[in-house]
Amino acid sequence: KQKALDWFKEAKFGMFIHWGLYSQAGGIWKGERMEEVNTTGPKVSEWLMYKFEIPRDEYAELAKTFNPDKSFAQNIAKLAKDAGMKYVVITSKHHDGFALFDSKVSEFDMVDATPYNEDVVKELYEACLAEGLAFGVYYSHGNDWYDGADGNFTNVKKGNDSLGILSHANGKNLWDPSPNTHAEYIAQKALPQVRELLDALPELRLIWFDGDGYITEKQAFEFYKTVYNINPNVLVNRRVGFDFGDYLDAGDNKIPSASEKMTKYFETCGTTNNSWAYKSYDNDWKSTKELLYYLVDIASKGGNFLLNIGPDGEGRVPEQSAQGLLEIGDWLKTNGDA
Ligand code: FUL
Repeated sequence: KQKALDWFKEAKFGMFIHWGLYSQAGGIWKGERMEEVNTTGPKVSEWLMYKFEIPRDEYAELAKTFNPDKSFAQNIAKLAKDAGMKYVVITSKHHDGFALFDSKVSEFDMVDATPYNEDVVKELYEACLAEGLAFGVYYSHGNDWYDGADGNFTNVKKGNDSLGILSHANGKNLWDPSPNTHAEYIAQKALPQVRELLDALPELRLIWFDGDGYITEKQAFEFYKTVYNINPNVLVNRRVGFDFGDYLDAGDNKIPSASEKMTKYFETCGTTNNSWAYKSYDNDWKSTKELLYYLVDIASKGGNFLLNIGPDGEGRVPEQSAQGLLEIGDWLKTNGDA
């Protein structure tokens, strides 16, 4: 895969997008903030369903009102371009199990379940290609609260690769699990959806897997092989599991120290506030100076910075984070080689 890595090594700076049904709630459920409930798990807003232990049918109701502005794809692609970013990675399916793309193996998707009725991943893919940006998708393969039963207990808690980062021990749906097994979910939803994405997006450049604590080594290999066989140009990140990835994502918001030995090319993904998806009351934005510091630090250590945005339910990017990105773009125009 050395050739497939060429563009990635050049890129240095990319846009991560956490966006889905949870974006409508912005971290608040029935008047309560995520911080006000006593359940376990991170307080990032894409964990809404988990944090509030929302039953699957009730959570699925959120799809009925998910009808973002039609200009979402164009706006986001333009913002990434103006920020000097070279690639875009969107949550095609996060842990809540909802697919932003047109899936034939699940009705819990953008086309079947929402009034929007269009494949918004495809729309963003086309808008990004038109701007000359490389396109990738995040896909939560291990963790699916909607269809993934109660997860797979055997591998949870084990750091299963060279970075040894522990997966969330408490990410399973124990409040209202689907009746199938986790292995059935892998065979009937996750692998088929990965194939659907690869087929629908021939110029796809990257699949950013997540939730590796819930899959076995054999399954991790199966995901890697599925991607390779359909399109060997598509890069796969570390979190596919068991060191099968083509590069190392260094952990959430984690910048390796200069002395840390990285066995493969690396990427750091980072937030602009304290949540990945839109959180209406989190105004703790990192300053442009701080973000630029991270970008330069990461690039000087020979890695990529995948900087996140969390658009709201309408698809609008919070003003402060958009502003920060544009200021980075201006800085890059004068000081970078963009
Ligand atoms: C984590 C996920 O659990 C978070 O929600 C987020 O997507 C982050 C980038 O990866 O493992």
